[in-house]
Amino acid sequence: MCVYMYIYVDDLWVILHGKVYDLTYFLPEHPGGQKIILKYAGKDATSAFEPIHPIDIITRLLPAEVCMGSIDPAALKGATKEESEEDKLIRIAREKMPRLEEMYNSFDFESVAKRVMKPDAWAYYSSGADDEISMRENHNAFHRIWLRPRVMVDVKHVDMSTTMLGCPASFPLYITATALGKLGHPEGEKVLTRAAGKTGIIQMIPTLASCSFDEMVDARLDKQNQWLQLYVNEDRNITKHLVQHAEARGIKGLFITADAPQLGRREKDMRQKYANEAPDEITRSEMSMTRNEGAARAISTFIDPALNWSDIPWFQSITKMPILIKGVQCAEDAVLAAKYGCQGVVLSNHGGRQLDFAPSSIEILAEVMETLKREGLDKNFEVYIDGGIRRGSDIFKAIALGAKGVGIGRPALFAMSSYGDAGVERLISLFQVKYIVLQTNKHTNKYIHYLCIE
Ligand code: PPY
Repeated sequence: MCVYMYIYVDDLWVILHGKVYDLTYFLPEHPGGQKIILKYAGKDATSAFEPIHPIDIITRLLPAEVCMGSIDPAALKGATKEESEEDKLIRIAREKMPRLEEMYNSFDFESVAKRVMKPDAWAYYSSGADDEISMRENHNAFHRIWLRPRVMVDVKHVDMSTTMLGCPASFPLYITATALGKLGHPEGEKVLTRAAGKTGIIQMIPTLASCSFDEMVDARLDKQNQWLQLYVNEDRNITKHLVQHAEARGIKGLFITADAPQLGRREKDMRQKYANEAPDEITRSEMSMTRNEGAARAISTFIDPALNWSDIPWFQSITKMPILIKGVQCAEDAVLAAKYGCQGVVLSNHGGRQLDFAPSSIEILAEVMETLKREGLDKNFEVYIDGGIRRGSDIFKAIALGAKGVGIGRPALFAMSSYGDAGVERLISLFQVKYIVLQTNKHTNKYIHYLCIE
């Protein structure tokens, strides 16, 4: 027997940001489905809407006449939903948060974030693939690298500033691309943009941000530099438009993500239902979302699994930005990237979220550098790493082994989700703590890097 269900709605109003919208005609077209809108019919939907929609989406998608006017704040009281048990726990955890000055390292932010974040957001940010072996190994691998301290060297003034792809940075750290920033903070990735700007580091803008691309660019300071991380869309016109728009808006590097042709099994995330809205890229792709297997499944359907090396000339034909391959996991692929004329690679296993048992980037860094050198491909070719960087000394180890810079993902998300702008700024300053350590090159015995304690 076949049962058809029709939902017939002839009048549907919701409140968003203090304004009343008539969504009767928009309801069937909502890319995220009707259910979520129906849930908030006649109510204030701001708390559900805010974490996942770019701020300008209403004006972009809806005709002006659906806005019926502003609501009297007194009337809102009745329309606001009651505090759920989950919200209550989060509110209490937030009231008990330590002062920001008591945060001494990235792990402190992580443990606070775990208590104050919504469970689905925590599951998405913190999950890794399968048994999460690569995810844990990413940081553990740093524990096996020991330093070679040298003494009696003048380290009174230490300048850690650098350039990455020609962009000046206060030290060799950047905030890497991570998706769905509004799961953690109502202002999403703009928080990261502002903190990067204030501390003089580079932000890599994610394709799957909750904020729109332009919001993140508009939030940057005058001289601030940004890069773009790219998931390549099956519809290459969408990708072309994004890349060319990014270049026109002054983005300084294109990082093509190569480690996500298929979605890793992130079981913690898979147990969640994704009830939120789609990032812009999904809306543009007009693809349906699978919502009952977590956030990652919901947002990844558009990624082209056919992407391969022969696509590189096409990217080179549509942009003059430096092109780097993000997600390289062995020396052979770093060599191929150089041979295809890319300007660099990011050694990354996607924070251990894609292929479990992919090696950590710090583990393969030395071999990659040696191989590039042997093949004569190390000039004008920059190698970055991400994954497992949790302390300033991790950055130091990566630089000493040949990386041009390192990216942090989860630590920035956890700092943002718990303490907002100030949290991310403090996190970055903690990464900048300097150690008195001199690294010597084992062949020449020359000092190659040093940092000092402040
Ligand atoms: C991530 O969740 O790690 C992302 O970067 C988004 C994503 C999700 C699923 C496949 C590829 C990328």
